[in-house]
Formats: sequence, structure tokens, C-alpha cells
Amino acid sequence: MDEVNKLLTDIKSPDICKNINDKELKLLGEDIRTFLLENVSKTGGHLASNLGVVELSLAIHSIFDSSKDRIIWDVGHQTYVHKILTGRANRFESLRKYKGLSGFPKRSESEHDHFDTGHSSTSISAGLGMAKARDLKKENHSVISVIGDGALTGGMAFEALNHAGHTNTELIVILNDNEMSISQNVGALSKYLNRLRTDPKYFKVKDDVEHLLAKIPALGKAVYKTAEKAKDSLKYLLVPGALFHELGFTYLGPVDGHDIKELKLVLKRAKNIKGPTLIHVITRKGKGYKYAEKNPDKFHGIAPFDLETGKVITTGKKTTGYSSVFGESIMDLAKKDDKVLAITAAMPDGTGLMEFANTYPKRFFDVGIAEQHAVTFAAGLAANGFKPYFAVYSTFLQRAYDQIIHDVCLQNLPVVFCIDRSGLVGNDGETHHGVFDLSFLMHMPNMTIMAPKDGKELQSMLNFANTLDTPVAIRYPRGSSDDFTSISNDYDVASKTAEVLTKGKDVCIIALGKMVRIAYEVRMKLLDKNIHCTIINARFAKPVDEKTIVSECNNIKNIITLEDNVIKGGFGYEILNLLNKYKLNCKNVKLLGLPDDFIEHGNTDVLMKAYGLDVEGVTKSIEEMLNQ
Ligand SMILES: Cc1ncc(C[n+]2csc(CCOP(=O)(O)OP(=O)(O)O)c2C)c(N)n1
Repeated sequence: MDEVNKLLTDIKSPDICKNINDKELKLLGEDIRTFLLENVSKTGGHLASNLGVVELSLAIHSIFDSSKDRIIWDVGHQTYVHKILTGRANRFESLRKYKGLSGFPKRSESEHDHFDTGHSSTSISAGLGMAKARDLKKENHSVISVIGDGALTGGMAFEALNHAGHTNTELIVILNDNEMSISQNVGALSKYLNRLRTDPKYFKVKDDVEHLLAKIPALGKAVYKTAEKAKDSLKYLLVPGALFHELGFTYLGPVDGHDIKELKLVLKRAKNIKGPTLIHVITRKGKGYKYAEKNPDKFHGIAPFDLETGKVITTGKKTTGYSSVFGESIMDLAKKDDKVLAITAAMPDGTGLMEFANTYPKRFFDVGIAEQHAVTFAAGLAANGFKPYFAVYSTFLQRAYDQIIHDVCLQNLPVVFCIDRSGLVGNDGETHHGVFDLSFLMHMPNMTIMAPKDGKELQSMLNFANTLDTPVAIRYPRGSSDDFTSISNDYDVASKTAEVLTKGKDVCIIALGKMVRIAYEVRMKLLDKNIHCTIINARFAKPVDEKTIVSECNNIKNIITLEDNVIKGGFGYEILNLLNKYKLNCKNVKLLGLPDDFIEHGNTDVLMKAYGLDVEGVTKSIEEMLNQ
């Protein structure tokens, strides 16, 4: 391993790929796999997707020059090989850690990263923009968008194909088809790609037809034309990639994505084609590591694991995560109410919906990476009498802002948004933190927004949501669910009230969701210093329980709000408005949450500390406030 490390950390530029032959490239690929396995088994990260693109990345860097050609990696979770080849192998120990190497492409990290990604299906749009800019500036370089078959299910990718196909702009789209999204890919397009990939009929019939036509003597113009026409129509029916042809792309493929020689040939060819080109590359997710090949979904994004056994290294006692609580709760609801349906946008496992999917296949919908569609689809189901629960990560719901307003809230439809991974999510960084949802949902008329203090309260909220006939959003964080049952017995969310957890005269902390635990621990620290806190578990961000909050804050001079959302437009703003509305006579009001900035990657606890939202940070803020 030391030798491999030395070899790879010595790489300063991707030119190495141009200076060695195919055999040596293959050996380099093997070293890269060893390096990836060694490193990602220690740091955790997106392993399977990277193992799948080793040869593709080597071939791209052999044919193109990333110091001038633009390469856009869709989602960007598969750029580890690209990072190694562009001189960043020596930073892999810090992968996804605070101040360390990002797990995604970042323009600020390297001149070889041409576009920041993290959310899916953006690469063709961005690539087309860059290609158009190139043409306007009369520059001469290639633009290559590398998109997975999963990412191709996103609406933006279709919009971009539609645009690119009629522009005749030189743009190379590499479709990295491994049949997998995080889980098995879904949808009609996925089936189509599967046919291209696997059905020998396509190749055979195409060859037969062309062979046959070649043999027909040209007996005159008419016959020739007919023959050409026949060939054409058959081509469109039978030639692989007819769909892409119809959209205006030259289709090349399918190509074996692990054969460097073949890949280089096809890339070279694409470089010289006028107009948009799509290269269909077939890869195996997890290639070269048996556990990842067998379970590519488990190794899509994985925590540190044991290389020998492929098992995740567990630390501490096993706890139930919020996603599992959601999964179990929705199972209970579905049992009682046959109108309950569940929707995911390509994240059945991450959102805790696997059991539901297996138990109620007809009531479960994986729509692909298509959050916008998921929301309007849910609106349609709700408009026709059902109760859809859309389980989605906070960051990806950003995509569907207009659909929530226009298709759900405007018609006051009973769609339940189960917003997982709200707040800071950790190592995936700025593209993935769920810190905007409160701000973009608060101003939507008809929306009820809740956040539970613990797992049991999440269950109560889901049950309560089922009784409402209006849009509901419930946000909960990544990771283990809290348990307040030894402290609180108030789980009555149907009363639409906040919960007063403790009473104290000096400070009132109004906390939402996960921050209730922090507030509670801060209180213990302050008690030691003879400072007494009232703690309100707000439960409802919208509508806030005005009565409880006003009556508790009425006689307290120092008020602090706590949320793991950006402060702007968030929960604290709502409370500030409330205090103003009732002209409460408090001395200090402090809003604690995340700043008006993008939050980098790093362990969640480290980030909470860095932004003053851990117990120490909040305690300090309160002490400063009291000393003012
Ligand atoms: C808008 C959005 N929704 C969901 C995700 C979560 N996500 C990350 S990678 C991925 C699957 C991507 O599949 P594919 O493009 O085929 O790449 P592969 O990992 O298979 O190489 C998903 C759903 C995301 N990044 N962006």
C-alpha cells in the first residue's frame, strides 16, 4: 500500500494519463482501486460509484485536457478518481472531514473542477451553458457532462437534452449506466437503457438489415431511395439509441466502461463529432470489490468499514434513527388507513421506506430522482382522495419549491412532507445540509410545520398529520432519535400547543426539534451558575403556539430562540414577530441558528460547535446576553 500511496500522491497532473499506454493505464486503475478501498474504508464516503468509474475517469483524462476542456460530473459523488488524477491523492485522509477534501467537485478546490455539484441532474444544463459560452467567446475546447442513469431520471436532465438536441452545439454527454441509482434504478427510461444494454436482438437485427440492404443492387433511384428509407425507418426502430437520435444527439455505444482501449476510441471519435453526442457507457457499480459489487446500494455512501468483511465498523450502542421511527410509524398508519400512500424520489432506503415498499408495493411509489414530479404527483393523489406521505431529504425538497406552493398549498391539499435530514447533515457539506426548509416553507399559506423533540413525538406528529386535511411538513434530523420519555410525558401534539419543559425566571429558551435537547442540557449547565431557564419545546414552527409562548415570555427579560436552520426567514424570525406583535417587554432577544452563509462539510458535532450551536456555544451566548 505504501508504494501505491507514493505512486498516487506523486501524481500532480492528469497528463500522466496521456503519457502512459493502455496497459499501464489499466495497472494505474488497479492501484487507484486499492487506494480507494484503503482510504474510504477508513474515512467513509461514496465508494461504489467511484469504483465503477475508474477506467472511465482514466479514459476521459487520457483524451481530454481538464486544464482547458470542461468536465462536469453529475451529482459529483463519483469524482474521487478525478481528484486523485488531478493531484489531490495526498489529501484523501481528510476526505469529507472539517476543513478537509470535499467529497464533491468544488471550483474553489481545484482548477480541474469546473462546476460544483451535489444535487442530481444538473450536468447537461451546466454543460450546455458552458458550451454556448465557449461558442459565443469563439473559444475552442470540449465540454463533457458525465451523468449516471439514476441522475438521468431527473427532470432537469430531460429539459437539458431537449434544449441541447436542437442547438447543434458541440457537447459530449457521457451516460454512465450501471443500472443503479442508490437503489435499483426505476422508470421507463431505465427499462429502455436496459434493452439497449442487454438485448442482442437489437444488434443482430440491425446488422441483418444493414447487411441485407447492402446486398440489394441499386436498380434505379426509386429502389435505392426506398431501400434507404427502409433502412432509416428500421434504424430508428432498431438501432440502439434511437431515442437519443430523435432528440438530436449522435448516439455512440453501448461501450464497455471498464475497457480503457474501447473507451479511448469512442471518446476520441466523439471529440470530432459536430453537434451534441451521447456516449452510452456500461459500468458496474462497486467494480473490483466483491462486497460492493454484490450490494452496491449499501456501498453507495458508506461509513468506515472493515475491508476484509465489508462490515461497517460500529461504535457505541445501536440506536434507532429518525428515519426508522418514520418507517415504523408509517407502517402503523398504513395498517389502519388504506388511504395512506408513500412516495420517495429514489431514496427508499435512506428515508426508511423499505418495509413499506415490500409490504404495500401498490401503495408505494419510487418516482426516480424527481422531487418536483413527486410533489405534484402527490398533489394529484391527494386531490383524488388519498393521503400521500412524501419522504424526502430536506436539501432535495428545495427543488420543489414551486410545486409545494402551486400544486399543494394553493389547493390546500393534504400532502404530508416528511422532511428527513433537516439541519446539518455533516460530511456531504454545503450541497446537502438541510438548513433552508423552515425558511422556504414558513411563508407558504395553508402549511403546518412541525419538528419533534424525539422519536416518540415524531410518531405523534405523523399520526396527527393523518387527521388533518391540509398540507403538513414535519422536519427531523439525520441520525439517532432522541428520547425524552424520562423527562416529559407531554406528547399531545393534536392540541397544537408548544410544550413547556421547564420553568425558570431568568431566561426563556424557545427551541425547535433537535435543538430542544441542546436547550435542556444548557439549562443544566446554567443551573450550576444559579441561572434559571424556562424551556419551551415549540413543536409547531407554523402556526406557532402564540398563547403558550406569549404567556411564558411575558415576565422574562431574556429570550433566546434555537433552531438548526438559517436564521434568515426561520423559526426565530417568527418568534421575533410574535414578541413584537404582543409588545412584550423583554430586554434581550437573541436568535441562534445558522448564519447567512453556506456551511462547509465536516462531522455534525464539529459543525454545531463551530457555529456556536452546541451546549457550550449556546451557554456562552446566554451568558453574554445576561452580562449585557
Ligand atoms: C436532487 C437529488 N435527489 C437525490 C439525490 C441523492 N442521490 C445521490 S446519488 C443518487 C443516485 C445517482 O445515481 P446515478 O446517477 O446512476 O449514479 P451512480 O451512483 O449509480 O453512479 C441519488 C438519488 C441527489 N444527489 N440529488
